[in-house]
Amino acid sequence: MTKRALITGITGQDGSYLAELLLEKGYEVHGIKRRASSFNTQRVDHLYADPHDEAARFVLHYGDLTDSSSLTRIVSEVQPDEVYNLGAQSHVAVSFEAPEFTADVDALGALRMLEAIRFLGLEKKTRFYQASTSELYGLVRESPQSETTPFHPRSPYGVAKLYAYWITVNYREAYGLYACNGILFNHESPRRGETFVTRKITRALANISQGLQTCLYLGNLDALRDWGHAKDYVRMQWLMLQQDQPDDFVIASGEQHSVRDFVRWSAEELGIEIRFEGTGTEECAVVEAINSNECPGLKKGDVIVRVDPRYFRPAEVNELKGDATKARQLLGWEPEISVRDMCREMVYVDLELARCQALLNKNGYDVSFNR
Ligand code: NDP
Ligand code: GDR
Repeated sequence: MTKRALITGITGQDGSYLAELLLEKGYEVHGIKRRASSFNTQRVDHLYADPHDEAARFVLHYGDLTDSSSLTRIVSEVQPDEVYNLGAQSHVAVSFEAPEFTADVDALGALRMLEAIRFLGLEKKTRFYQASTSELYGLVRESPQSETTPFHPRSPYGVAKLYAYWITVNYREAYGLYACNGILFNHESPRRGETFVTRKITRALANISQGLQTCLYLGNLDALRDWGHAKDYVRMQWLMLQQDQPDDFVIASGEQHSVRDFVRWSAEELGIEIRFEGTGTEECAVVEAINSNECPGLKKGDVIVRVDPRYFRPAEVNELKGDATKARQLLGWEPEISVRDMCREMVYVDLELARCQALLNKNGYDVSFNR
């Protein structure tokens, strides 16, 4: 029998990789997308299947995590074997600007999905994955963080995800639902949203190398994160739902690096040597040498990164480093892509995009909407 999966957040970074993985495994994949005024399915367009094709195994449904009726209707129609709740307002800084919306989507959205499963009497059939996060640890009490480390979230996003974490545990304990939390540390890829720090860096430095931008403005360069590749992490989301018993797992690389490191690596991939100078809000990155003939317009002494306090957060998560021993032992977790390889892949994809844009500009083409 073909297994059926339902993914909320299918149009996001993880949703797109997970959909690919499940299709490869022979699943019928259903996803929930939000109505938007412009296309928001770019990350899954390559998976699109003509709905007139009887054999189509990829189906998108309109719905929203703030709208119980749409969720219940979709769960009822799909009768999924597995639900992956990846949908979220996932930007930590934005959650300070929109705390109520973040709580509605990230906390109550998880509850609404669980209730849809329970209300429809599917609690013995449907397995549930909740996209929990290392942001639960927030003000870290011990390092590295494991499944037993106490939580202390530091943002409306983290607090909303704390509710989602516990309601998932509660439905497991109260109703015997097969429900798991994946406590995933930061994971990135060329499909990462453009305002998360890694992608912001690779995109901006690629643009700078092609003369499309002069300076990148960042917030806290000292923040320490445990980064991995999204492709490696979605495999674990699936594996968690294939075990005999439901459980919660930390997924992390166990390596810790600073935002400053990520800037340096990205510049290196482009053949740009930089030196950080100054401290605090005066800190900046200056070009020391250019070891590439593909950086038109860039010269020694140019300041290409500056600190802008507008990107500081009201409360920061200064450091994260995960201990994924449990996942290594029980799920056979072994990441295949190193953080440096991931950075290289992101830089090259953004460099290709920047080169295309530079070529269009050079030849006088304007492909924007606002002509
Ligand atoms: P993205 O921001 O790339 O994707 C979020 C997805 O949620 C998008 O498909 C978005 O739709 C959808 N979404 C947002 N609001 C709603 C809503 N109201 N109703 C339905 N769908 C909605 O996140 P990632 O793929 O990076 O992360 C996936 C999940 O994992 C998220 O829950 C995130 O919080 C969590 N997580 C991520 C980590 C990471 O490092 N990437 C680490 C730990 C946890 P649209 O495209 O229309 O905006
Ligand atoms: P994070 O990711 O908050 O860890 O949440 P993000 O990439 O946004 O920030 C990482 C660290 O970099 C610092 N930083 C900046 N961040 C952004 N976005 N923009 C900047 O200009 C900037 N300058 C410095 C931040 O202060 C922070 O310390 C991500 C999301 O995917 C969550 O959904 C997920 O739960 C966690 O990872 C694990």
